[in-house]
Amino acid sequence: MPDAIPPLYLATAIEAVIRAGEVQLARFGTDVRIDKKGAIDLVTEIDLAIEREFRAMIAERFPDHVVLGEEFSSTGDREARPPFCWVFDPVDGTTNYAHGLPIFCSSLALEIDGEIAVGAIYDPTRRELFTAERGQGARLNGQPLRVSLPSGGQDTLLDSLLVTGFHYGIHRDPEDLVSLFREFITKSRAVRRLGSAALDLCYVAAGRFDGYWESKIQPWDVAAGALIVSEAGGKVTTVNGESFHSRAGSVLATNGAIHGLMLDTILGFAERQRAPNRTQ
Ligand code: LIP
Repeated sequence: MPDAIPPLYLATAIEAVIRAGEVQLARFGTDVRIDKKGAIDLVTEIDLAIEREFRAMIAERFPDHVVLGEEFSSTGDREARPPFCWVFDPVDGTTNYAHGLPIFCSSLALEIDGEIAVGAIYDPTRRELFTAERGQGARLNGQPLRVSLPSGGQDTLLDSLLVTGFHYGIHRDPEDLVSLFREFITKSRAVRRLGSAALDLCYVAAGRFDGYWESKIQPWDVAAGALIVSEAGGKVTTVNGESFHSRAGSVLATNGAIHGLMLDTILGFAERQRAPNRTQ
């Protein structure tokens, strides 16, 4: 990771997510072609068109850079760690987009030598651009971002507003996910489920949520958002408290003050699930 990250990289990320937002908004609520990648896993022609356009832009401007994108990357690509890797979700919140629910965005991170260097997330319906550069802080529409502060009482779970998400395999095995959701509902002020990991993370960075957790999550859903939370003064690990990286498969992101409390709840729950004659 270079000491000074060339400003061109963040500028390129911002240009790409704003362009993605224009395409999303132009076709939002219209008769968009929708296909199924799985029983409840959708892809629209807009997801595909935006990623194709972005790949062409990177190939032209940075021929030696790699794109890891939700729609056209293979499983093998996910494991690779090229020197320059753009981690892109053309539409995060595709199910919402397909149903006409205005909670979606595009999310883009650049990883240099496997470390997230810049992140940009754009929600075109609210015209909210979240950005971060490693070591340079996080911003919303250019203004500095800060996670929620304990002074507001957000150092206890009972006074905290949390958010989570469920992966597309939930129909096969809902028990653990729903039971952990139940744990947090009975311990916190409230738990939301918005349907966009990238926006969930941005809202933790903005202090709108105090904590977010999700398992079986993809690199393109969380890479940019994780940097934005940590640069806004928050804490990001895996759901087991290990150091976070975009291929880790899970994320726990908080204002820092409630990180230990959320981790205790998750690890305590997992231990009880492992207990031979377990009770709820
Ligand atoms: C979605 C994530 C969300 C998760 C969904 C899905 P997509 O990404 O943002 O947090 O719960 O299962 O992975 O498919 O809209 O890009």
